Amino acid sequence: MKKRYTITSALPYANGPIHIGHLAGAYIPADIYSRFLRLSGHDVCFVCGSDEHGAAIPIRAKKERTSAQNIIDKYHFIIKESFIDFGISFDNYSRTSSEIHHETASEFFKDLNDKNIFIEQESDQLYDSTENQFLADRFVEGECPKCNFDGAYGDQCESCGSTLNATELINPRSKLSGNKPTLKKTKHWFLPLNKFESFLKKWFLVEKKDEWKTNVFGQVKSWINEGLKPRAITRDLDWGIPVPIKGAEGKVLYVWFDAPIGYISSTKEWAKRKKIDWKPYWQDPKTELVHFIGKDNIVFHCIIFPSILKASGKYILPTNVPANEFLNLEGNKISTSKNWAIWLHEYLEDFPEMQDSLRYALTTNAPENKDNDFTWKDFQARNNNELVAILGNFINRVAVLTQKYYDSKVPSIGILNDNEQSLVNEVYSFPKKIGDSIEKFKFREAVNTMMDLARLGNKYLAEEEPWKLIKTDDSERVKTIMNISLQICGVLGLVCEPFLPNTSKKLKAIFNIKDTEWDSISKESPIIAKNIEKSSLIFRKIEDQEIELQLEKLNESKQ
Ligand code: B3M
Ligand code: ZN
Repeated sequence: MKKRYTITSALPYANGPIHIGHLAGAYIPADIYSRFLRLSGHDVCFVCGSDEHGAAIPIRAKKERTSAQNIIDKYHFIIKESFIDFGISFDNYSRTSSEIHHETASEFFKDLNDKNIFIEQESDQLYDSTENQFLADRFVEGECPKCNFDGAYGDQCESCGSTLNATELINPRSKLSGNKPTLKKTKHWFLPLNKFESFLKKWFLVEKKDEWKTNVFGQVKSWINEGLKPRAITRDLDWGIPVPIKGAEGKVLYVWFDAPIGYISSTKEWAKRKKIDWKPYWQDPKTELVHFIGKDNIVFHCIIFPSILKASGKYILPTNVPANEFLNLEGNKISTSKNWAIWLHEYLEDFPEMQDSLRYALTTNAPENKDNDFTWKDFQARNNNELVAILGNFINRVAVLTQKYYDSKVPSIGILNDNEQSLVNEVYSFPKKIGDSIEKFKFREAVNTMMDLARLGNKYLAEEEPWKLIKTDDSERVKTIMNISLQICGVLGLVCEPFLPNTSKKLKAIFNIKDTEWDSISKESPIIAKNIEKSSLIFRKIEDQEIELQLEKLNESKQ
């Protein structure tokens, strides 16, 4: 049955370029999922955008001695470009500084305020008296009360993933002056999460218990069981969306209130362009809503945003939130401040046109269930031993032999022996197997299965040795062998698309593969045309020297 899907990837902060950790965590998996669903004929809206509010932006502006506006204008486009370069197939990539988003988030706030959902309350907040500023979120750092990591932000600890209130930090210090903050009274609007506890328990912990990934379920369960507290959703900041009601002058919405609503604004922008109604994508209970994020965003997507959606009364709740763990780099945590990262735009300068190699390495090594390590050596091995030696080798052999023996015409199939009959059946069982893994968010398993199909092709050629038979009386057999091999190339060209979109494009061009809906890829409907085109190598080997250079570059740039 065809369904409607709204798929989101975490909105990256427009305070810097993006690196491989971002790509592996929230973007490649979402892209594989979206591409697969589109290829399966579903109605898909895959959205994202730059997160341009919150303390992260003015902090970066201060560091670069420029304005917050300049920062978002600079990084929004760099980030957007990287996503295009790596084939992340968003239907819309928006930004939270857009008018449509300001409007949507303000409406949301006003609606919930009218419904008396919020608590309006004066409380003591951290204040930097030398800078005359309240220290919201990333403006303050200190020791996490949960895991004792000394570098937790005022709203969140990136080490253990807990969401925090700034006043809970142990030994807080201002990021502006380094001083110890004082306390000062100020009024804020709070979302009483405690009132959503029974809803969350029923929905998250009971009804959908078996659907969440274990890492997601575990984190949310312990969070709910610790007892939920009201959370301020406004801030004393001069950067953000003004709180749209009287008596809130000078205050803005908390970035984690407005950012998830950015998914909705982005959908609106897309729908407007397509001249269709956005509402079914967020309000029709038959729509599947899936949020792809990293583990540090779990609480926001599984507790806070669902509570906001629930309170509005009109919106659907997420079907799933397949959060990933973290990707480390050469044994250390990826860190922007320490410049321990592989930046996407820099990767492309050194490995032009090799987007699929990185996509492949990040998918086979995705931090699906536990933190994982990216190493340049492993990247080289994945590229050379798998993409080049297995997939590329098979494709190339089939293309070259077809040119050589049959002048690029696809030979007709003869009588299949028992072996070949089961081989053909097996080949056409791959799309279903791969699809099943993707539907379960098991992208590593899916991409490995795809590679198994190429392995199967290589094994078949190695066993049949058409290059020997062609010189013998058995040359008729070669036609069958090549026809089956070409069919395998056809299936590969189609099923590699979610993982390796550029490669798929090339394969489709070489073998004249007919676009076929995922479920309809079968031996009954031919997927390759009568002749093939001249091919060129689709992958290239990466030399040791290139890897050494990258390691040097990484270690030299470390701060
Ligand atoms: N910008 C946090 C982050 O990049 C945040 C995600 C928002 S998703 C609505 O980790
Ligand atoms: Zn912590």
